[in-house]
Amino acid sequence: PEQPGVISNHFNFDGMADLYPARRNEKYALDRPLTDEYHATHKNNFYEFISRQDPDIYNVYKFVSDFENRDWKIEVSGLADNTGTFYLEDLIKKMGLEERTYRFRCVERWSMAVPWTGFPLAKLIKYFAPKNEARFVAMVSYSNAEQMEGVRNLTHYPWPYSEGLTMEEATNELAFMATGLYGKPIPKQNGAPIRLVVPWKYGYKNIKSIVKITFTDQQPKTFWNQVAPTEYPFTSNVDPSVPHPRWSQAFEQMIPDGEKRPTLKYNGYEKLVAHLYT
Ligand code: MTE
Ligand code: W
Repeated sequence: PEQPGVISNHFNFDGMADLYPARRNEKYALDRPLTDEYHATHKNNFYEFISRQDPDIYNVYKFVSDFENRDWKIEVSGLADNTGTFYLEDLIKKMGLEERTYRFRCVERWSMAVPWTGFPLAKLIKYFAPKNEARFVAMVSYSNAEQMEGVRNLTHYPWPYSEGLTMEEATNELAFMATGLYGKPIPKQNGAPIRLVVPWKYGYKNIKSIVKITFTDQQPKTFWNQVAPTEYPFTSNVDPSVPHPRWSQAFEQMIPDGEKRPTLKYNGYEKLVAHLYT
């Protein structure tokens, strides 16, 4: 049945491959080489897929085969005028796709530089027409114990994975919704079929496989903050001068070789985001 906000012309995800590769937006060119595709797609953090069969939590690429992500829908709710359930395929056709190369920095210090394909989160937010009272955007990941061994086994975690941004952060030009990687639809282990990319923040803010978006006037709860509040604050901007309680953040280590580089404030994006925090 039709709900308000549902777009009826719905494409199968398989047809979306024709949209890749998308034109690269050179505004976000990097001063370092891209990480090779193999390593960016074979060393991942995705707790939903952690398996008892492999002690290396970064080897989740081996355990995503049951993940069903065709005909993906996103439920949009809260303080906005255009809420409802939207097929991702329809949103992609509406938003259009571009490629951007971004740095990426995990709180555990590994870093990479990759070409994402997607569209600005600001554009998507505009489409949902948030009300003036909306101060935060909350996002929730897909969570399915049948398809995801981590959800099945790690029952002490506060599933589903959740994250959030302030409206100012979410509408900053850098905040990006990625549906592709290396000029192809995004692999499951990297957050198919749609994930957030906020490159000035630590990796865990970059929530994968999004199924819900809510506009709210309350700061949303987030997954890692609920697990360890003193280690994973809501804002979590990359900052060499603020150590994690258990390790320094003064340097990063590029995958795959672990080559050390000094951490840059806001992960090198100071010019574009520093004004959000003054
Ligand atoms: N999103 C979900 N749903 N589940 C997760 O475990 N891990 C986060 C983030 N998004 C995670 C997630 C962390 S800690 C990092 S570093 C990045 O995803 C890793 O993204 P990548 O695997 O594409 O490099
Ligand atoms: W991480």
